[in-house]
Amino acid sequence: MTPAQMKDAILHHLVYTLGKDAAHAQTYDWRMALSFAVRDKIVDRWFEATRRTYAGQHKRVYYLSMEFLIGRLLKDAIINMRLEEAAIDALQELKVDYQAILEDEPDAALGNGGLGRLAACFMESMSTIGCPAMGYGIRYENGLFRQRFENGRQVEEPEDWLSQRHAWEFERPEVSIDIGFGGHVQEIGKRANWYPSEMLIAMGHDTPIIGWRGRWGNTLRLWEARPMHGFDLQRFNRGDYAAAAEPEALARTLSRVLYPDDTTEQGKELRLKQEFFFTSASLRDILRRFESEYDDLRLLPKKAAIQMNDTHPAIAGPELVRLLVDERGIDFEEAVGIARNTLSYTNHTLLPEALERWDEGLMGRLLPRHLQLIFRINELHMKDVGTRKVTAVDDGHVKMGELSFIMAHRVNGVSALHTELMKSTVFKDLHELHPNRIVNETNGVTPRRWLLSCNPRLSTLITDAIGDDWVDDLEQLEKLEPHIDDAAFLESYAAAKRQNKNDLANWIAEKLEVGIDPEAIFDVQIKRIHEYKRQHLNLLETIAHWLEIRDNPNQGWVPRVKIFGGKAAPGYVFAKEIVRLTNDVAKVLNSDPLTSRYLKVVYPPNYNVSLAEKLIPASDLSEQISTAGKEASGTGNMKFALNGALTIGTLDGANVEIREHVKPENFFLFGMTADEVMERRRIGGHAGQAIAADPRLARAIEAIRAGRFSPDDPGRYHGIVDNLVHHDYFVVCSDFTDYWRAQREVDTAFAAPKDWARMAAFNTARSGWFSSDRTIRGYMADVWHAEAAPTVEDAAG
Ligand code: GLG
Repeated sequence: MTPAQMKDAILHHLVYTLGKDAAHAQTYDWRMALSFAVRDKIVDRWFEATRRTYAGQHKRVYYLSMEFLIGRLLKDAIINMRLEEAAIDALQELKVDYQAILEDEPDAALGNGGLGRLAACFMESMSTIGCPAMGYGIRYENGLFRQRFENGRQVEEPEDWLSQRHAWEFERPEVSIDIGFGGHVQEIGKRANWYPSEMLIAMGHDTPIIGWRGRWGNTLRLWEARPMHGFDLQRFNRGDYAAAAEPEALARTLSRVLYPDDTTEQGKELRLKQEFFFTSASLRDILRRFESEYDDLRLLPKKAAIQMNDTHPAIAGPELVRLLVDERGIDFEEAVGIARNTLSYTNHTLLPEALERWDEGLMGRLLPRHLQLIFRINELHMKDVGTRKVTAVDDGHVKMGELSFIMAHRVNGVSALHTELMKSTVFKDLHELHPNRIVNETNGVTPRRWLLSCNPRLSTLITDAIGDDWVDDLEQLEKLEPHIDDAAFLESYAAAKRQNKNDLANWIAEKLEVGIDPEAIFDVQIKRIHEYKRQHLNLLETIAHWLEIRDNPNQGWVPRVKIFGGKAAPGYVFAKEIVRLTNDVAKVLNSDPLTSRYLKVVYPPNYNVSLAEKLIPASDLSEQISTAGKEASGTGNMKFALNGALTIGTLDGANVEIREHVKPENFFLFGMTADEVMERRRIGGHAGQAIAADPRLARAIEAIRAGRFSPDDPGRYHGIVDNLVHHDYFVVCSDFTDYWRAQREVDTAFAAPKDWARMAAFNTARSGWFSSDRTIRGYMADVWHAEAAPTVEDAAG
């Protein structure tokens, strides 16, 4: 596409799709017009991919996920379609600011964090590889809340990304599926009829997801809940206006909000309804498509692979069995076999509080037939393996992890360490009964968004050095290794980082009105706020460091900017206190004339995908400091390493594998191992001992306790202090001393810029393995038994 053609396409959509004249068009109008122009090109590719999937009778992968944290789509689409030059030139002629258009797009926050972002990276990688696939999820009207700070405290505001038209989706009213809840069951022989008492409709909305070079496109189908019987005219005519609108409002609640917590299971009725709503709609859509092509249901596992992303879609097991038995007349045991060979399950966490369990009473009330089937599945499993030891139903609860395990032919962890811990802890007994079921698929990230698009300076440098094959095959980055010994290359590498840091410093000055020194270490911890991720360990080290600088302000300290980003779940009190403490610490440190040129703290609000794209390319140091054994994998850690930030981290999740790839000498390791953590916890008073042994730690805790960061309310952080001193389940105190040591090694290393640049470049060169293309190929081989289809030739741009 030439710039002239692009310009015509934009103007065409501006006039005929948006009904706007160029003279009066606003940023929004231009953004929509550009999006539609790009979308047209994508649609051709997308249709071609769909035609090929049908024609080749390829096995399809269905990725069921409660969350897809896709972020902005316009730049992604432009880059993958190789339309950037055409778009920039066309807009220049039209005198429209390209960057302003990109920034105008709302960030689709249909996810909480890593789990949802992983699903989004997977969608992009499946399209790049040409794996015929479809993502299924919920079209939340309100995604993850917006975070604002008020006197340092987190305030949540609704995220209303759909208040403007969403340029990327196609409404599919013809794909409307009835979903029932409640009611009663009538058994007739081996089958049953379920008569739900409440019905609503799931309507599909399709977003094409285009792969690199536009060679393949898959669909993300998100379900919207709609009332079965809309507006009640009888009531309205009687003047009862609110009641007239009630059925509609009730039905819509189902796709209204994303639950803002991914670490605690809440056992809420609405959540279970959301889970069944999207899972049932997806399965019935899948079966409908399958039956339009094949007439033997036993072929299902050969033609469809259904991935359950965490236990959120775990009801897929019993629902698929129900559809096969009750609605298709297949024998129960055979149905369980078909379902199991089609389904697989990814576990994302070992935190006991996050493993979903549903009260039997609640489950029986909402899904009476499913509860019956769960009991039968459970009995069949016990009979098959001859044990009463492991069951999916226990103590009045349905355990969704166990149910998913029993109903899946493959269960995977998301990093090597996490998978091993799964085998030895949460699924120990089930693993012994089914030793081949658990496999590992270490997470990955898409290099298109997380390097090519977010870090153009580094991307250009890489392409100049080794060509652009790395975008398809990230392990080509190893070809950078010989260049690392070349002083000119290293200088350019460091220069790219410095310019990214300058940009970020300007942005922070403008948005937060805090001046930061681009020569300082940009030390970044961005992720959800959670005790196990230990933002408070980072804060304690910050405070201890500040106090030490104050003792001796004229010693040559290495300047540092601590950057925090992340949201706390609205109901998670401790996390919210950490948020507030971070802001309070920032206030005190940033205004300290003795220390502020050496140490600053910044905490931009509303951390999301777009902010990550700004921060990561400008980072020097990546904080991956979770209590060992608690972070299943992490994916932010991979994005940082790829963009040349060095990691300070524990042996947790994928940090272990990152360290192996980038080599131990290019990674700042500290802290206890997962085994040592478990040992340490057995020692009574472990926190007190650690505090007594380290005066720096004692002094930092005392500063918080005495109210140095909350002079107006000295007791404000006594909750945090008490927790640290008396409980400290996440062994913050016991890891402090070693963390301090590693941080001082960082200072020393950073003071030698050439060596630092070498280590950073080595991180980039060795991060190729962490591409989500590699991860998807792993799933295709080990879990889905699916093959890539022959892709379309490159989009010429
Ligand atoms: C989880 C884990 C992360 C993991 C992510 C993707 O906590 O460690 O990287 O899934 O597998 N809930 C999450 O974000």
